[in-house]
Amino acid sequence: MRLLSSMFCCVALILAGCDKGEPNATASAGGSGSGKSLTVGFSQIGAESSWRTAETNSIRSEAEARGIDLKFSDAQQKQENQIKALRTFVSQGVDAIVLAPVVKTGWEPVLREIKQAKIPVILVDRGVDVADDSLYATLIASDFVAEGRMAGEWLATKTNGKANVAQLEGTPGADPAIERAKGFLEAISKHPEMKIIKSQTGDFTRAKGKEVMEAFLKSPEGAEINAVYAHNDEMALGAIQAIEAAGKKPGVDVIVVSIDGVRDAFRAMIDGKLNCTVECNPLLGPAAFDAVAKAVKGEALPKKTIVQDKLYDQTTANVDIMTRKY
Ligand code: GYE
Repeated sequence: MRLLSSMFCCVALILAGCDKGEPNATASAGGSGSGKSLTVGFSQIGAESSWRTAETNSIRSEAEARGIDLKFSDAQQKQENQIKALRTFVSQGVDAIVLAPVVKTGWEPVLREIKQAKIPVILVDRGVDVADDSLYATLIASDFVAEGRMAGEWLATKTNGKANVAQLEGTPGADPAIERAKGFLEAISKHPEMKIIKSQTGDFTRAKGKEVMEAFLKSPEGAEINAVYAHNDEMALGAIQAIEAAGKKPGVDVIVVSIDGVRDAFRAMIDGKLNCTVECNPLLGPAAFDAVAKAVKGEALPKKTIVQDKLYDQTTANVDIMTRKY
């Protein structure tokens, strides 16, 4: 019963948006129960988007608030750098590891080494593909399929089920890139006159989003594109620049939908250039360290905690922007 209620607390915190950032009683004791403060390694993907910077800040500030010694490593979007960092954390004897995995596959060997060293792994924001799910303690992330579906359904309503879509994909092999494509396709497949006519990765960055959209618009099918679906806001904002440079009106001639809900996306919605964004909450610090505190004590954790997302469009963007935290 106690276990159930503590699980509920964790989920409820996430549902509330993880925006408290206040250390709780368990956490201020360091979470180890031995009085000694914890050392936690955090392997971050990189700094490709303002979403990720917000996540990094949330994890750093939460560690500080709880008196946790955080060893931070930025992998510059490379899995090999993450694997190196994880091995370093093992040799340093950290109490727990927080991992935001850049891609889904290829983690098994290093996760086995970590398990052998009896170090719990908390996955944040992206999932992994492993046959043995005891290789990690828990995953705290959004439902990316649902996000893609929400964006697709919104676009279907907006365009009366008729659109030639250009898709800007996230990093190849990344959980959100795979699942956001899946959810969107599922939604638009119900509308025979909605088609993805161009699709390419923009690596979740603004610069690449712009570059790829420029190429799309110059391609033989360029003139037919009347909607853009970007797997994150950053690429959508780059695409908006490319659409304007081509003499078209983003948000009007070309409908633009994306995912994340960062402040710049709300600014673009207020300017009428972005049509909608599905929020994906990056403020995972409090939930991540609640999970760390439990894992180091050997307490059970749910295998997955889903962060709740919500769609925002231009109608209330000028009010919504005032309470945005990232
Ligand atoms: O949407 C994107 C970032 O993993 C959910 O990664 C995250 C995604 C996020 O670069 O902006």
